[in-house]
Parts: sequence; C-alpha cells; structure tokens
Amino acid sequence: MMFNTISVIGLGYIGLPTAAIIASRGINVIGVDVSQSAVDTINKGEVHIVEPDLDIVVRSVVQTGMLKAVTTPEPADAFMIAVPTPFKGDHQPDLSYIEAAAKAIASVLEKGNLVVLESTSPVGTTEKLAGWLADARPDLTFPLNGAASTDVNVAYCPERVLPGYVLQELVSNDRVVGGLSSECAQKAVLLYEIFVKGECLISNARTAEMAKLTENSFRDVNIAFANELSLICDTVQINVWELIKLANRHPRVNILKPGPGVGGHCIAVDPWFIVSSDPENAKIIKTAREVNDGKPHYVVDKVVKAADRFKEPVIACLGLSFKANIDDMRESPAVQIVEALVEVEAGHLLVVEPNVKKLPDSLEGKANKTNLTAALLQADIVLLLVDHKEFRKIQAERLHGCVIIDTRGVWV
Ligand code: SAJ
Repeated sequence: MMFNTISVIGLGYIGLPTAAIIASRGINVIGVDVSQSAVDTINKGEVHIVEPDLDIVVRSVVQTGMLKAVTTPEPADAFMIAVPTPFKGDHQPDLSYIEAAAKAIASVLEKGNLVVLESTSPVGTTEKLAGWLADARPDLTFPLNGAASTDVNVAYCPERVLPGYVLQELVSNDRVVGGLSSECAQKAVLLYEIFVKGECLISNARTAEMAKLTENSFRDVNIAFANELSLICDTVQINVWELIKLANRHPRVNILKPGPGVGGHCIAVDPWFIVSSDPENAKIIKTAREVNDGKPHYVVDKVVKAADRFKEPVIACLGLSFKANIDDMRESPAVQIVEALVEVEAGHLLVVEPNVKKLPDSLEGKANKTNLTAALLQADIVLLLVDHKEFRKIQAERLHGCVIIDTRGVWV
C-alpha cells in the first residue's frame, strides 16, 4: 500500500467528512486543525458541524483509532489540504490559510510524499503552494518549472460535494485531478481511488482549479437569470413561478429557482475568483454576482413597503439558513434580510428557524426566535425566506389575513 498514513489539514465541512471516510476504509488518518476545540471534540468521537450521518462515521473511526485529530502536523504519506479560501473586502482571494497550511506541513514533509490541495482556489494557486513548500524545504525537489519527476508530488483536486449529501457525494461524485506534472496526477488518482467510486478524470492543476470555479459560476449565473426574471415579473405583474414552470416545458429550457439571494460559502464566493483573474472579460459572471447580491435588498424594500400599511407591524420571518433543511447560516441571504429589517426598524420581528437553537449574535436581542404556530398567530406579514419542509406543510388557511411575501415560491 502506497498510503499507510494520510493527513487531512483543516477539519471543517469538507476536511472532516473526507478524513472520516478515508479512516473508515481502514487507513490511518491524522486530522489537523488550528482549532483546539474542534480537535478535542473530534477526539471525543463527536462532531462540531452538522451533516447527516457524519457523527456516526466519526464516532466509529475515532473509537477504532483510525482517526485522530491534532493541532500540529505529523509525518504522513499524503497530505490533503481542505482549508477555507475566503475573499477579502475588495473581492480578492485570501490565500493566507493555504499558505499557513503549507508552512505547517513543510517541516514534516518527506521524500515520496504527495500533497493535494482541495480548497476552492484561483487559477495558479497549486503552483503557489508548491512554491511555498519549495521555499521552506530547499533539501527536497518539487514539481515546479516543468519538472517531471520530483521528491514531493503536488496536485489539485477540488471537492464538489453538496451540503446535506456530503457522505454520499464524497464517494459517488467524479473527481477532477489536476497534477503539476503527470506523475503528480497519477499518484493523486491512486489516493482518491481509496474512497471514490466515481471516475477520477486527469488534467493539469490550472484546468482543475478553473473547473471548480466554473461549476459554481455556472450555477450562480443560472440562478441570477431566475432572480432577474423575478424582478421583471414583479414589474410586469406576472407570477414568476408559473412563468418558469411553463417555460421549462420547452425541451431545451431549464430555468432554476428565484430566491431571496444566493448564500453559502461557495456559490456566492467562487465566481469572484474568476472575476479577479480577468476582470475585463468576466462580464456575465460579475453581473450575475451583482444581481444575486442585490436580491436581498429588493426583498427588504418589498417588506418595508408592505409594513407601511400597518401601525405596529408584526413580521414573521420564516427561515434563516442559506438553503432548505440545513443549519448552515454562513453568507445566508435570509440572515442578511432580517438584519436589514432590524436596521430599518421595519416592525416587530418574529423569527422561526427549526434547525438552530439560537439566533446568530447579530440578531440576538433584536428579533424574537419563536415557533411556527406562535409566529403565524401573531403575524401581519409572513416573510418566507427558506423553503424548509416544515414551512412547505403550512396550510393556506393558517396564512389567511396575512400579507404574504414568499421569496421561494412555496405557496404559489
Ligand atoms: N439557490 C437558488 N435557486 C436555485 C438553486 C439554489 O436561489 O435554483 C440558492 C440556494 O438557496 C442557496 C444558494 O443558491 O442560497 C446555493 O445553494 P446550492 O444548493 O446551489 O449550492 P451549495 O452552495 O449548497 O453547493 C454548491 C454545489 N455546486 C454546484 O451545484 C455547482 C456543490 O456541488 C459544491 O460542492 C459546493 O457548492 C461547493 O462546496 O463549492
């Protein structure tokens, strides 16, 4: 076996499930994270993120000793880097977590090691990663400047899993494996074949980096089309949901769903990496971002107009997460909308979010978290922000007499 010990750097939404799946195949996995509390939680066999069945897999691999978490890297045969790549205030990518991970593993690297970057990254990042490693370890050779055979191999393989289905998709999805040399790619394929049942498609690192950005930008642009339609339909007084349903009966049309905006840590972020690498040509991609980022403001204006009709409006805000049936509130347009309603003092805000125990800090003390029944009884305005299963079941008569603003088309 080429890989007896595999180290996963970054134990978040991607790193932890990946580490657990590999450990479940009987391979020794060392998970590394800068957060002592995440490390302690995992070593107790518990999880610090919500993802279906992840708790069961982690408990089992920690109990059998196949997965352990640490804060400082230890030697391994392969290192998989799954750390965040946010953007900075000016939409420029922030590679500081990757650089820090590179510096952290450099001291334990050995001849024959493989390093794979999984974090969503702008084109050219894998080359930078190899450069950082080479700077720290002049005693080893790295795949830079076309070197074909090197002491350490470096490759890029983006994760593509859908939150909520991570454990299935980690195994079933095809993977794009981009090597800095052909040797790097071949070796990385052997690593992924340990747990991936989908196909591993070989390319170079730059193309693999761009493939990931392209997938998420494709979705962003298509959602922006739906969101733009929803604005136009309001202007010309057409039900956008009926319109899309009808248009989608054309054999070659498949319009996505309008919503309150695009959230999550991927689709709302990754297109900017393309824009920053070629601002002049990335026109549709940039505009799509702007259209989707504008949608929460549009929803807020709509609510404020509706609230003007009431003396002391009570507004029930249904849902806070960035999409249905999950607890993840990162970059959530729903949270952004409720925050803005607080800011403009739109009315008394009741928030219903069945998937979380408490409101985010930004809303604590400013809106009241309550249950669905209580919210619907008191509301003048019902603002549907997330299409959670609990909200889909609400019967029409319970909404009778309320102004309804349904951003997800659940009740139309
Ligand atoms: N949304 C709409 N209308 C739609 C579809 C989605 O408004 O028709 C909104 C959602 O409500 C949410 C946002 O878009 O706020 C993003 O949700 P999503 O389900 O489209 O995607 P994510 O962010 O959960 O996961 C995406 C996936 N990428 C693609 O489908 C191309 C996933 O495969 C990636 O692995 C993930 O990003 C990632 O980590 O990059």
